[in-house]
Amino acid sequence: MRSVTSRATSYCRLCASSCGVLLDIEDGRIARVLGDAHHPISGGYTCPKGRRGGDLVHGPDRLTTSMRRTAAGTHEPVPVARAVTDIADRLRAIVDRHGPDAVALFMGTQQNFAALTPPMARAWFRGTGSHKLFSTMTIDQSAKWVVAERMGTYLGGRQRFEDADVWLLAGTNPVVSGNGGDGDGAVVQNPSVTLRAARERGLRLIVVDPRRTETAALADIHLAPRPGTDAVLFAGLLHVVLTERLHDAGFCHRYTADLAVLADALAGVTPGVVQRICGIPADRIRDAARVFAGAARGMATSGTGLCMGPHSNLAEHLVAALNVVCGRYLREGERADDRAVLTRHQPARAEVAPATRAFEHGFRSRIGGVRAIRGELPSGILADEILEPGPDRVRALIVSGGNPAAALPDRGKALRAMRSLDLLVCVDPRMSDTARLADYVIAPTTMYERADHTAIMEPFFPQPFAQYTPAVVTAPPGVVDDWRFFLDLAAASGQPAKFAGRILDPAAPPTSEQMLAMMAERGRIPFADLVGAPHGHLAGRSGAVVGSAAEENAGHRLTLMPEDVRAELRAALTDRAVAAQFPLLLTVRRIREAVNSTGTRVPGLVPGGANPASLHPDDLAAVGIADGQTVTVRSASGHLRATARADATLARGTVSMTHCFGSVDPRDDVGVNVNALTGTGDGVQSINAMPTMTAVPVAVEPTTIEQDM
Ligand SMILES: Nc1nc2c(c(=O)[nH]1)N[C@H]1C(S)=C(S)[C@@H](COP(=O)(O)OP(=O)(O)OC[C@H]3O[C@@H](n4cnc5c(=O)[nH]c(N)nc54)[C@H](O)[C@@H]3O)O[C@H]1N2
Ligand SMILES: Nc1nc2c(c(=O)[nH]1)N[C@H]1C(S)=C(S)[C@@H](COP(=O)(O)OP(=O)(O)OC[C@H]3O[C@@H](n4cnc5c(=O)[nH]c(N)nc54)[C@H](O)[C@@H]3O)O[C@H]1N2
Ligand code: SF4
Ligand SMILES: [Mo]
Repeated sequence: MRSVTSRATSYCRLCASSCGVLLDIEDGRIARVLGDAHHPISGGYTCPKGRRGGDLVHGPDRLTTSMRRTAAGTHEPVPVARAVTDIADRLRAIVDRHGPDAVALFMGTQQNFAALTPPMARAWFRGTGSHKLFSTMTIDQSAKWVVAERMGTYLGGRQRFEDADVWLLAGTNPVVSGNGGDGDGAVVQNPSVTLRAARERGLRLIVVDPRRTETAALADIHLAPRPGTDAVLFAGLLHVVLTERLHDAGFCHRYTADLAVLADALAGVTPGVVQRICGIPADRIRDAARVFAGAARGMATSGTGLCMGPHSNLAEHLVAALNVVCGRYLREGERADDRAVLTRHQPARAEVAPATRAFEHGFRSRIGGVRAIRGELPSGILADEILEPGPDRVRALIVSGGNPAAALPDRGKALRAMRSLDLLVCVDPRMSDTARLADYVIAPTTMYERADHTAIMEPFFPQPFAQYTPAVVTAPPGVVDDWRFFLDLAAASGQPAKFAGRILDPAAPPTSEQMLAMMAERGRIPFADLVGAPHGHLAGRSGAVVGSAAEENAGHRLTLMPEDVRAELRAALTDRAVAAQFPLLLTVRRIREAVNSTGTRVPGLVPGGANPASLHPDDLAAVGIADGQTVTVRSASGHLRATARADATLARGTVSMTHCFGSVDPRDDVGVNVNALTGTGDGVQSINAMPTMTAVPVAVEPTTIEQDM
């Protein structure tokens, strides 16, 4: 029989890059994924996992029906409608007995790539009345929230990558991750081409990373600090900027409250002190500070290497302070950074929203008295919220597009927590670790089976852009759109579900297309125009930064060095955490072939299929370990076994691994999970309870035969 081939235009929804793709469809299946050369943002770029998008949709491990756990502990198919009513019944019983705070929602990375899922998951959650909301935001970037709460925010917008003459990337490797910072759209799409083009027009690139990453290889200046010492490094860069008077005095005078306090707190953090703590020569620190501050435009942005390390809140605070002190923000009259296309336009104002320290007032958890921040409890306490006795202990957990069993610190505790729940529901297209432990697994549509648009992703685009895609292949009959599961669950629980300002009628639910149109109705292009632009829609630039909205706002100032930040700086400067038994520092990094756990089980995708422990060849030689040998990596919190890999891009004294590998099923040969080495009590930050998840002290030794048995 001849196969029917057609070509569809869509975009990939595995990461924020949202690359435009062309799909060859044969007999209803995606046979090939190609980059869309006509895509105005990604320009034909795709990555190895994006090109395997067909395997993620049609692979043998794809769930085509929802599952329920049997008394024997195995999983059996269940119709989704039945699963929804069962789940609603069990939730009701839990709430009747223990109150709404016994129910929690965990929102994972992949829910963000389906525009309709986050608002509907939240709509269901709001109806429960629970305070127990968790997401990966408090795993990978809550330090940035803490900065905004303690420093305040300048509302005029940040300088852009496109016209910058310097850029500093710290603890982020956008050539691999497509990240590059916190949603500033700097180097998210087609990252190595974007960086090379910027270098060609004269941009100077500074990279701070203990590994000579794919991004660092393109840099003018690469600083490789001892992992976990970034806060001190940024204090030192600021020290140089302020003592050499390279700062933007006008911006500081107009928008900051306490520049003198900052300068005073940094007075002792000389390049010599930084050299001793970070292991970077003092003159290189001075050079980097002069190059950054001496340029006219461009920001310092930071990723997981800072946000997940020790002193993460302080490190992020000082990165932000460097940008403020150098005035790297858009001023009144400058063209505004207007990337809202489908979402509501907010005027950019040259004024400050002052620090509100909202984290001092949010819902208080019984775990360590930790408070909610931006309506979420920190994921670092999720396992304890489930395990520690208490009247409002979490007994039911709904997981949306996430895999907390693999992602949370302290793997053993995370698994114990998942196993001890009265009800665990996981919405996931495959049997992830979390799904394997779940009472119900709801099988959702996958990316090319659902209509979608880029409303949530627009801050990541380098210019105002939006794209719509229809569903381009038909979903298996047993699956349901993520948003529809949450709407049906709300209905079965007798809760109203509000979406885009209206209460939805579950008896006559809108289509996905109608929902997408409602979501975009406050945007600046008509939905029909979006639908009519298969390669996406460049919305054009518009508007300028305007002045203060009100007289009294003009007096608002940013706080650069509040007392608690100053105390954290003192602690970072005196931190001598090196324990003789753990002489190396484990750093965590992402790989091209997987997005967190997605991709780790696609056959042949990850080279070697595992998660090796990479060390500098000289470090391996020093302990007599050969490349390819099995080693045991130990930390204060646990140990794991991995294959040693010699990697000369690493700084001496560091070990590098990737997160979200491994399986609860010992028959799976998919590498090890790095969170066997992290602990929920290690280096915990005040405010957001963020434990150390990179720059973890470890030892590496050859695995002996007894250990292997
Ligand atoms: N020690 C250490 N630990 C880390 C990190 C680290 O650097 N160090 N990194 C951390 C980071 S940054 C993060 S974000 C977390 C990752 O934390 P999570 O976001 O919880 O993990 P993912 O593996 O991304 O989970 C996504 C799940 O969604 C599923 N999925 C894919 N497509 C769909 C879909 O269309 N619908 C639904 N419903 N599900 C879908 C996938 O199968 C997968 O199981 O891990 C963290 N863990
Ligand atoms: N291909 C791919 N892309 C992804 C993901 C993925 O898993 N794979 N995950 C997505 C997610 S959820 C996130 S949050 C983003 C993250 O995006 P990024 O933050 O860019 O993640 P990485 O590429 O791991 O870059 C982190 C860098 O920090 C360095 N590092 C580790 N410890 C330290 C330290 O103590 N100090 C400094 N200065 N650097 C350190 C590591 O060597 C690594 O190069 O990526 C997203 N994109
Ligand atoms: S996974 Fe790869 S192809 Fe897909 S959006 Fe991200 S970078 Fe692009
Ligand atoms: Mo993340």
